[in-house]
Amino acid sequence: ELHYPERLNCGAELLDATIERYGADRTAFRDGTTGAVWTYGELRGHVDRIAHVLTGELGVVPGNRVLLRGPTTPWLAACWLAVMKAGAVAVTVLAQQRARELAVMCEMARVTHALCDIRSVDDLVKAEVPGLRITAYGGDAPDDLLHLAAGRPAPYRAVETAADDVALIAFTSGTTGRPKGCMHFHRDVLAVADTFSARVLRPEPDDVFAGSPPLGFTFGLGGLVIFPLRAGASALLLEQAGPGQLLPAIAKHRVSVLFTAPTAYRLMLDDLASRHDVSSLRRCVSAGENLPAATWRAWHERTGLRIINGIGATELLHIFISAADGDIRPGTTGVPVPGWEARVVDGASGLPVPDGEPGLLAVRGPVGCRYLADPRQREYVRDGWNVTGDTYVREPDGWFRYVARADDMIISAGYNIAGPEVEDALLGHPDVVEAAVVGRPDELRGRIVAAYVVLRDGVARDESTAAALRDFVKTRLVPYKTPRSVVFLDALPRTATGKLQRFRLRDPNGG
Ligand code: 3SK
Repeated sequence: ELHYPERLNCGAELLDATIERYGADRTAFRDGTTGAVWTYGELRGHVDRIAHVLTGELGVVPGNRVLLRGPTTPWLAACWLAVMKAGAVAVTVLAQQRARELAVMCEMARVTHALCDIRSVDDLVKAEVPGLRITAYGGDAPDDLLHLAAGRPAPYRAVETAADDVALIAFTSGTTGRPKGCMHFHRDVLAVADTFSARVLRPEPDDVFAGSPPLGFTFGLGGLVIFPLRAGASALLLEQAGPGQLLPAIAKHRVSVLFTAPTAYRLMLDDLASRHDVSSLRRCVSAGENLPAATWRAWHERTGLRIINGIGATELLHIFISAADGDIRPGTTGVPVPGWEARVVDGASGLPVPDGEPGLLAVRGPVGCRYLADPRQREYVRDGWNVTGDTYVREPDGWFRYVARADDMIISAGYNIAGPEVEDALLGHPDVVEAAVVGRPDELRGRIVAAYVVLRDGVARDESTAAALRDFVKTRLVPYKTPRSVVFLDALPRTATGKLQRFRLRDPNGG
């Protein structure tokens, strides 16, 4: 059980309390682009000065919603912490989101202020949000946030927010394209650090965190800001964090805790062959999508490292089911993170289904889904359980195995086929880099199993490769699961947070 005091400010906890515990001289952030290194003391200086500007010149009062936008840099992290300490509400968005999407999110979240990297400001200006006060950082203008901040005194005394005051509004990227704002409290921010991070990752102050998810995605905010700061550790922040940048960064900065998505692990396998030193890694976390067993095995074979597969959700802030590294079973997600409960329920009745049978995953724990004025709240939270929209099986020994997103089940000629199972089989083939399997409408069978595949460079995209892949799947799965159609693509359609958009493959004309 987690107990937090009634008055709690997560910014003060992550910064001031951590400094009290571990001292101000340890490294907090490294900027992978500029090479800048900030100690905790320096970070607090920047955060406190920005908080002074927020509540001074910019007139922010507790509860105001402040949009944060920019590439992953220590300055973006400092702005987030300043918003927390000022008792305002951070509205985190992705650097890739464009004017129209930003306008919708600003309206939904009633954003009054924005702190924006100068390089990302154009789209925000174009969004023409009525009354929005945009302050850029990282430029030369006299009213640049960092110039204003340089003239302010530190320290700043954090606002004494209630543990249940909203700290963060995070938008789901929406694999179907409709954003939902999820509200999270100050205590939620600490709860994800005190459950998944503290109990599964068990970080040490000497750990160096790094990864690919941006700070506008709660996977990244947790893994690159909240978890390292809660533990007195450091984070390497990379503006470009594709597989090609991650591997050299791991070697150069001796990264020990890595956060990224299944596809990146898969793509890094290729690059590893050119011998990057990954010996500093001790924890590899994969989330954002289910981790195929084939990827887990290949990474383990190549590096000796056992990837921690987790399922998380923006609605619940971070990861709630995973396995701890001593006991990981490839092909399963794991068990509820300590502090969380999970069960598998029938979609219609909401009642638990027997072990071994598929149903909808329902979880509850220290963080709950609170959509911002959205009727879908009623579908997501049923009887106090958060129903995530994933189809899972609970094995008799209590382990949870992912089957598919509820709408990724393919019913073909009366058979139920889980797209991800076929994807996993395809990914076992050495020529396959990425695979997505969906049900395509078919007069005879209702749906047919259709595979979309990204091949390794140099492999012929022809019928003989398609036939070889079909034969390969047949050796691994019951024949009715074999894709009837195999289409080769340069890349799979993904959201800005990297989630596969299967709906765009199911209906190529629809999006
Ligand atoms: O959306 C997800 O998949 C996710 C995974 C891990 C942590 C946080 C999130 C939102």
